[in-house]
Amino acid sequence: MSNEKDYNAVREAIKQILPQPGYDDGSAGPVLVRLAWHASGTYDIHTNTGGSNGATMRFAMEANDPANAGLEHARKFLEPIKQKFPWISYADLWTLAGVVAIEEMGGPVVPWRPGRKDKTQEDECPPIGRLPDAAHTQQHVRDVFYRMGFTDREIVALIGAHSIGRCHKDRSGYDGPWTYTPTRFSNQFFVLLLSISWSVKNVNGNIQFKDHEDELMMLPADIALIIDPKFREIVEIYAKDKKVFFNDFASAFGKLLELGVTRNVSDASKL
Ligand code: DDH
Repeated sequence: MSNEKDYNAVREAIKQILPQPGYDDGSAGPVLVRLAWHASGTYDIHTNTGGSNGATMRFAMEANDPANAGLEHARKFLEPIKQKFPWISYADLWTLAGVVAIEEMGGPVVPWRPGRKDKTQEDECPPIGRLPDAAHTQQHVRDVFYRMGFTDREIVALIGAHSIGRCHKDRSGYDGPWTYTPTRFSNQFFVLLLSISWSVKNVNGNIQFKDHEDELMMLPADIALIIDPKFREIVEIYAKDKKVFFNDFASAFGKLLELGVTRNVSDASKL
């Protein structure tokens, strides 16, 4: 049976694969965080289906959801670790990788517990279409995150993960990073949302937003956070106070990774 030391060894192995010269901005971190989020963000509180338990993105149906384009890179980065530690479930490995990546990129320590089990059948995948669509704004963002059981404050905190990483034309159709430091977890996403005068840019038919120099980008679903008065109030708090953002992000991301995860009592008592 796996013990605490084993998970620490997995954490160390994840740290080792974060530097990826030649890939994006030199780090696997952002795409690993996105894998953890997309594995979990299919949760539906009304039917208690979806979520990270099961790692069903291993199956073609979920892997080929256009929303998951590019996440094969994250799964490939992690495969050698799964081979080295075959006792860990994919569902635990993918979520733990997101947590370790956030911490290593300078973000907060996110609470994480093992105990997820991998599902074995493709027909156990959640329905396609549960993840948010970047072309839509506040109503859609609320619909998707309320379905997972999040509050407005948790929604804004979670989307602050766009302080890291970038959009890829060949994955989502959008293009560019949100911040000047895409491998550093920070509150810069909120600072820049408020401080830049964003203008519309059309990338092959996809509407996104650009700064004056056309170096940074925002999605329509990001700009919704400053258009909606209730969201905007929270953006202002996080732009001013990185500590408050880090605390809120850590608990919201920890909650995201637990959605739909059930453990039997004997497993839980060993944690
Ligand atoms: Fe996101 N995200 N995200 N996102 N996301 C993209 C990239 C990354 C939306 C759309 C996109 C969250 C919420 C939303 C990360 C983390 C999180 C891309 C670009 C799109 C599009 C993909 C590509 O081209 O490679 C939308 C819409 C929402 C929304 O909530 C309305 C949340 C909640 C998180 C989180 O982690 C908690 C990260 C990290 C990336 C960068 C990935 C990379 O490869 O770099």
